[in-house]
Parts: sequence; structure tokens; C-alpha cells
Amino acid sequence: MSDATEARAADAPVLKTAHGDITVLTLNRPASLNSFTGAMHQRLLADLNDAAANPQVRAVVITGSGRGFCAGQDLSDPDMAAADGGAPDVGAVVERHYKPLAMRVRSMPVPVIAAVNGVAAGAGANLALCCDFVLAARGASFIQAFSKIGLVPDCGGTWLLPRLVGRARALGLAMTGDKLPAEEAERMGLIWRCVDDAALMDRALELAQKLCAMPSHALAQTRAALDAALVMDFGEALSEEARLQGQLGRKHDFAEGVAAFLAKRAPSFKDR
Ligand code: T3D
Repeated sequence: MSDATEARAADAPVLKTAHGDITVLTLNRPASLNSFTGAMHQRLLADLNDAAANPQVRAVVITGSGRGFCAGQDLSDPDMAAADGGAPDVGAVVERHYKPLAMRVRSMPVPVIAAVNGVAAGAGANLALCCDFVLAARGASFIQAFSKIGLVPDCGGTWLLPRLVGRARALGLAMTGDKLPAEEAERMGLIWRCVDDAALMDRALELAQKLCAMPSHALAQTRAALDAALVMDFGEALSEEARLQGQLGRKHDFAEGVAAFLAKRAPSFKDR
């Protein structure tokens, strides 16, 4: 696998490295546990948009530098303060930054893996939960920190939490703001897997590599179908499955998957 780190200042808010077909985006404000500033938002969204538009990219990994994954909003970022010095318009910040970010992650044409290397708090926790897979180091933790500062979960938290772990646990996590260790997060089904700290990036890249060899378009449609089915009745979900299979069945990747199976060879998928 060839690695290439894009030339950026060492203190750029997001670092970008290509590992073959995988783009690794590293949140890079370690002194404040990679909390979000306006500049970090802009860079991350631009990098995700670039990855989405680049047909060479078949998986994205998001991780953090230093001991944290992301501590959510940088509570001291002057960019987030009200221009007139009054109370900040937190809703506008969420609308301007967190909603586009969450929507972007959830609509990527390729799988997105969060490699959670340390604490993930507030919108940082929910950014991870927006991803298709959350792999967390054993030493990592998840905190719905919002209640401690008088807010509700954002960056998709209100939608994601009850769907991932049920209402009782979602409410417990959101109301207490307690720290949830990665192993417990795995046990309750909040995340995909907890791995040894030192193995985190290797495991994340292995998973990404496996996904790179799979039919990206069908994987993205699988995500969309599962999300859509949550608000459908059984019959509607069956109809949606038929509609999607109708589309996918006409694509290159289906013909290639079947041909490869019959020829007992590895498939070469390319649809986006
Ligand atoms: O505009 C809007 O606000 C809308 C958007 C809202 C979305 C949100 O994400 S709201 C939730 C914001 N996040 C938080 O409330 C989490 C705040 N951080 C913490 O509670 C703790 O830092 C942690 C539990 C995450 C980790 O604790 P610990 O003891 O391991 O580390 P620490 O010492 O608290 O933090 C290390 C440094 O990072 C420290 O700076 P220092 O003292 O070494 O100079 C700390 O101030 C800084 N830091 C951590 N989180 C943030 C932060 N600085 C700014 N903003 C942060 N969110």
C-alpha cells in the first residue's frame, strides 16, 4: 500500500494521508483535544467533499492526533461568538457547521470509519457515531457532554443515540453526560468494535482495505436503505428493497460480482 501525506502546515487543523485507496483524515488540534473551530470545520468538510468526488478513494478513516479523538465544539473559539458581543447563536453554529458535516458523513459514496483514539465528547462523540463503523481504542471513551453545559445532543446525537442503543440508554447517556468507556460502548452496541490501543490504526486500515475491495455504490445504498427503513412499515421496506435491487441489478458491480463468483476469481468493482 503506498502512503502519501498531503503537504500541509504541521499545525493545519486536519491532516490528510492517502494509503492506497484509503483517505485518512486526522483532526489536528491536540492541545484542545481536537475540539472544533470554524477553520477545522471548513477543512474537514472540504476534505470529505474532495474524497467524495475522487473516484480513486474507496474508504475514509477519521481519527485524532494526540490523546483525544475530538472534544466537540471548541468552547473558546472566537469565531463562534456573537458578532455584537451578546449571547452566541448556538443554533446558527449548528446549522452552519454541524448539520452539513453530519449530512456529508452520512451521504458519503464510500464507507467512513471513525478510528477513535481517545476521548470523544459532545459533537466529537456524535461525529464518530455518524460514521459507518466506529473502531475505538480500549482507552477511548464517549461523553454526551452537552447536558453539562445546558445543551441537547447535536451533530445527529438525538437521531443516532436512540437508534443505536434504545431510548433508555440514549436518555441515560444524554442526560447524565457520564463518560462511557469504549469496552462498555461496544457491549451496548453503540460502536462496532473496541481494540487494543496500539492496534487501532492497523485494525482501522485493515477494515478500510477490506471495504475498498467491495462494491462501494452498493455499500452506500445499504446505508441509505437501512436508515430509510427505520421510518417505514415492513411492506414499504420490502418495496424499497425491490426498487434498489432493480437499480443495482443493472449496474456494472452486480454483473461483475456474479461473473467473478462463477469464474471463481476475485471481483473488480468500480461503481460509485
Ligand atoms: O457553538 C456551539 O457551542 C454549538 C456546538 C455545540 C457542540 C458541542 O460539541 S457542545 C460540547 C462541547 N464539548 C464539551 O463540553 C467537552 C469539554 N471538555 C471536557 O469536558 C473535557 O475536556 C474532556 C472530558 C473531553 C476531557 O477531559 P480531560 O481531563 O481528559 O482533559 P482536559 O484537561 O479537560 O482538556 C485538555 C485540554 O483541552 C484543556 O486545555 P488546557 O487546560 O490544557 O489548556 C482543555 O481546556 C482543552 N479542551 C478540552 N475540551 C475543550 C477544550 N478546549 C476548548 N473546547 C473544548 N471543547
